[in-house]
Amino acid sequence: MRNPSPFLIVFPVGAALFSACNSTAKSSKEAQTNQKPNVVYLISDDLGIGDLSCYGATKISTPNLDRLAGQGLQFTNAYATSSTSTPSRFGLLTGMYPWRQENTGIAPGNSELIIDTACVTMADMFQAEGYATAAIGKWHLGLGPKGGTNFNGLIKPNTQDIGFGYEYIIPATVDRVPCVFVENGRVDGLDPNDPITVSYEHKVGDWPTGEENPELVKLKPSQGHNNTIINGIPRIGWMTGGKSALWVDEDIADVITNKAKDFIIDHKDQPFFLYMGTQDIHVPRIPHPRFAGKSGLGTRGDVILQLDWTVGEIMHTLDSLGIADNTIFVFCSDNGPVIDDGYQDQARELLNGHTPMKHYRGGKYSAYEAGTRIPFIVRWPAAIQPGKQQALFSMIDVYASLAGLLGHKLPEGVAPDSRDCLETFLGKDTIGCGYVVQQNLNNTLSIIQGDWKYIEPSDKPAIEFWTKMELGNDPEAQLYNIAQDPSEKTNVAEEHQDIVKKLSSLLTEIKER
Ligand code: NG6
Ligand code: CA
Repeated sequence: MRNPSPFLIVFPVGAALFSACNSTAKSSKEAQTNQKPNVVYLISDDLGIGDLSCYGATKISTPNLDRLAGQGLQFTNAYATSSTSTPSRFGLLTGMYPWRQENTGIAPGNSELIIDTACVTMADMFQAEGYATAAIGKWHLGLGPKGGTNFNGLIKPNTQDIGFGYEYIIPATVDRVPCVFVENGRVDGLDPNDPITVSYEHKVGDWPTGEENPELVKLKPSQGHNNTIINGIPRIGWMTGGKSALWVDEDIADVITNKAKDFIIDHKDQPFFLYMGTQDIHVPRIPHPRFAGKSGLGTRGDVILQLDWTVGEIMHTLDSLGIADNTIFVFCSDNGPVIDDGYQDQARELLNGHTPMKHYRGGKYSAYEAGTRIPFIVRWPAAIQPGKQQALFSMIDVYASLAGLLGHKLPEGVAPDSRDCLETFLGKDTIGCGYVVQQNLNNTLSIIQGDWKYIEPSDKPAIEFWTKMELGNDPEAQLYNIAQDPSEKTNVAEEHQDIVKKLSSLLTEIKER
């Protein structure tokens, strides 16, 4: 049974504290008084818990995110469901563990839409509550029907078939073709006389590839990434056509930030849900010239500054419209950090003592802590007391918690794995969500409860082939006391067989639900 929400009827608004600086701000503010809160959910890509100054980074400064954290609730024990992007985002938007469904691994750029249109997503829930909804930026959950996306003409189904009224998206990742934006089911700027062909199996067309023409690339691959060269960068997958629609890598942050701002401005007088995925800080890390060289940590650091700028722009937009108080602003990452993820961008050489993983073991792809332990910040000036939240929390629980906030009853079977942890989400309690389940690249599951973390036995490789990341796979069960041993140095499964038994049974029970 879901807990009844204390916010069912009246939404608190900090009206008295607000001083509007222009007439637009005043009228929007009035329109928003006593209205359901807006929700901005900004999910960054591959950002580590050690990458932000509010989480202790000293070699880089992220003032806007620090301000967001200072005005909101900063989680120190929050997790993504998965250590890669596609499953992590799938879990967030559906409230179902991605490992319950096949085809939720890292999606190619021409994957079908992997969320069933019959699924009631978090965006559907907001729409049913009268919200204007949008998906802007990195998507990576596929588009179109089974058999591969046709990027010419209207792509159906798209995000508008799963609850988003407006979409302006990067279909997959910035290192995957096609390198174009899709707006409401159509490739933005496509010339119909120059149709797009995409393949993840073989070369299409005659555009140069990294493999055949390495002399043409401006950013060399370190792993994979040697197919079609777009803007001097060799990508994963082959494409041809759509020349007029190709994005400019340096401008992506500006483009999606402007689209997000426009959506907020257009919907300032009604409740809205904006789901925004930044391409930062995924590879290829291509900062706009105004950020290039500014971090002193190479391009990986520069795109952290670019991400911080994006967050600042969204915050300023909310402030200037006078709607920041009534807006729940969630910021997080989709999975843990990685230093070299496929391009020779000198990320490792230029770290200069910076620690994206902090003291946690593993990173992106891994079952160890740095794989899924993420920065997670929730700001809602009208109802959240600023502070730190140390309770255990998982992104899987965002959906039911927000439904609980709105008093929206989720029918049986909808968001089946999402729990209403609203009180923890808002910092009203420190109880947390009891346990969290995480998934690594190979679908090896782990579960954390209290001080203990159990990783199920797995015959999959111990090390990820390309990045050499420790995956956390081991044929033996692993148990760590993450309160005493947060770096997971000592497997104590032998000494605590009772705890292994308890956690493995709980995990089995969750799997069989
Ligand atoms: C891997 C890519 C990596 C990245 C990842 C997906 C290679 C060698 N590596 O297969 O660069 O694209 O997929 O990242 O191709 S994610 O954050 O979107 O899950
Ligand atoms: Ca990612």
